[in-house]
Amino acid sequence: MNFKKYLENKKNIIDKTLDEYLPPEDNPPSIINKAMRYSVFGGGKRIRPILTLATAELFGRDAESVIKAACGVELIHTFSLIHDDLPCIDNDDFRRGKPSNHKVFGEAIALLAGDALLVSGFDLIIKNSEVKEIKKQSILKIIKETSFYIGTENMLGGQVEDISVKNEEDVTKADLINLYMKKTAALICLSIRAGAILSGANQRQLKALTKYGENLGLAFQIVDDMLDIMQDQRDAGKPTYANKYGLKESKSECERLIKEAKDSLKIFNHKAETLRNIADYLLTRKK
Ligand code: GRG
Repeated sequence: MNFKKYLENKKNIIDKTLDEYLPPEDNPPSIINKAMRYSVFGGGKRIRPILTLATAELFGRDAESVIKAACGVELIHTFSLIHDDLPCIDNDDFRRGKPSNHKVFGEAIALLAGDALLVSGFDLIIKNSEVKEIKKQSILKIIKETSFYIGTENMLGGQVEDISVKNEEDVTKADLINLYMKKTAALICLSIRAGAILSGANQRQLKALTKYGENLGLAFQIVDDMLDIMQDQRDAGKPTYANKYGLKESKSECERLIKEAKDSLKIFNHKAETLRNIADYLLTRKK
């Protein structure tokens, strides 16, 4: 199967699982179910759950055996986007070219839809324990990792730093990298580690995959900043890597990070081909 087909195929499995899991729109209270579905099926690339599935496959596991945990992380990602767009945080009217959740459903419902998706994310991860070959202990470990990677030391803390930074001049390169590691790379690491832990990875393998996730996550956020500039959606007031260092330097930094990410997969030889393809794809993506 070529890589484009691989992504499409995985996206379909993810969409189907999410659709089966989420309550139908007309289930009461209908408004919250509509709001959750609006953002979950709003055109996301599904890169985080795809990473979970590809990591499990690296260990010879079937994608189906980790699909619920993979989709749980996607629900948590969707929650973070809805809250990120709220007027009290980034105040963005659009997400993926469509009106953001609060623009359609109002702030109160958007806030609650985000909360509901966070809770549902944990619930769906726990539901992965129903798969026969999955050890219950590994689900407990992932629940603990999820709380860590989205908590105040990581995603949430990164978001706090993001909204606290006022002046581009006050931010050093190290500050930005530290912020991106928390705000973006943490959830990407979680997706990869979840696939690895559920597949029984050892410490050496987990370490290599975490390094891959960190470098991939950093490159992913810098590409995101570059796309904002290239697609004229730049927030001039916001200190980002691409705003501060320009497109040329950002591009070469991303190439370096992607090379490092792929280098850390050496111990898996040809078995990590899909993870290498994902790294190359993230470097050249257009959305
Ligand atoms: C309470 C745990 C908690 C978090 C709330 C709002 C928030 C704190 C964190 C948001 C962090 C955030 C939005 C980071 C940006 C990461 C990023 C590059 C998102 C875009 O990801 P894509 O391109 O999105 O994968 P798609 O549209 O493909 O789903």
